[in-house]
Amino acid sequence: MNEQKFQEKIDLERKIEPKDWMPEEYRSHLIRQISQHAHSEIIGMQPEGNWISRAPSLRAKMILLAKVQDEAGHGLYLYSACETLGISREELVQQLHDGKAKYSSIFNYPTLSWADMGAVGWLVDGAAIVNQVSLQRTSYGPYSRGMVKICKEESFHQRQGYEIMAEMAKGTPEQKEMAQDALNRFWWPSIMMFGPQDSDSPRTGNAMKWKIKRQFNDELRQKFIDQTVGQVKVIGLEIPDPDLKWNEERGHYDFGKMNWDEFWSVVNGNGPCNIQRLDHHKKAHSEGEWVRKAARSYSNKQEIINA
Ligand code: FAQ
Repeated sequence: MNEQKFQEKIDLERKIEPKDWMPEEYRSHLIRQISQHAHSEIIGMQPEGNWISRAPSLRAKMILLAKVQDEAGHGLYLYSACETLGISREELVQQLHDGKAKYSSIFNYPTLSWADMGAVGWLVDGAAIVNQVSLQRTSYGPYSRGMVKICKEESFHQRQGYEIMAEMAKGTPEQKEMAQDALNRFWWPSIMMFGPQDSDSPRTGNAMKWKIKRQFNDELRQKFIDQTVGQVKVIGLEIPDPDLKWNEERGHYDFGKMNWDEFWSVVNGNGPCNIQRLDHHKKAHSEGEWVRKAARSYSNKQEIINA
């Protein structure tokens, strides 16, 4: 009965709120997805944080700093949304450290040059926006509202990345080459970020039934590719895919085969930076223990004063 009412509510496009009845599978599916999303925002600070002290101008440094701080904020909104499902922040972080919770495959690739800051902002944030705009209509209220706020900031991130790429593409031949190299390295991992093809995506069935996901992985990937091709042409770079071609009949670009062996290898912990990313997070978490301790004792003291 509860289950039927729950599904009716979803079908009527009403949001599910933290105190509403929900099936355990819905709760655990959301904890998995939202926590992975939160971990991605936090781990995603590392490849860009790597370039803050090496930004080529004060302006570039200020913009990159602001962007990385935004990602921290996104992680915090998402952890808070996840906590409304009855799990603590400590448990979520522990799951990440134990390798039980994932984070986006894309953040296991290194950022080797300043042009990579362009590629990450433009392509990675660009892909994240396509996915997150769709998630604004997700059925769980706190997640949906978090997405609205996050998407506004992601648009700024996408533009700052595109600006870096555009500037480098019209710079010296060496700068243009760096921009093209960054595009070559980030293109395929960015389009695989949308997740496996629909025929190989075990979570999608329930996610669509419960309107957690509103569009299929392949649908979002195609949308991203279609919108990015024009942007690449404007700045005179080339997408590293010889099979990329407009298909009049489908009204979309056809594109080449993605390397799913590489994707699963990265997802399963064997990408170029998996160990480094997790070790860095563990170290920062352990070094930050004194801050959490101080915050806890302050809030305990406030409770005693207020009692
Ligand atoms: N990486 O059945 P599906 C950002 C896993 S935010 C790693 O299709 P689902 C902002 C998946 O978890 C980027 N694992 O799963 C930023 C599942 O494994 P599990 C993050 C992946 O959940 C920019 C298995 O494969 N965004 O970038 C990936 O229905 C710059 C089967 O897959 C989100 O998390 C992957 N790419 O669809 C920050 C958006 N793809 O858990 C800093 C929210 C799939 O059963 C700097 N999440 N897997 O063990 C989603 O929309 C979905 O969870 C998908 C995956 C689409 C990622």
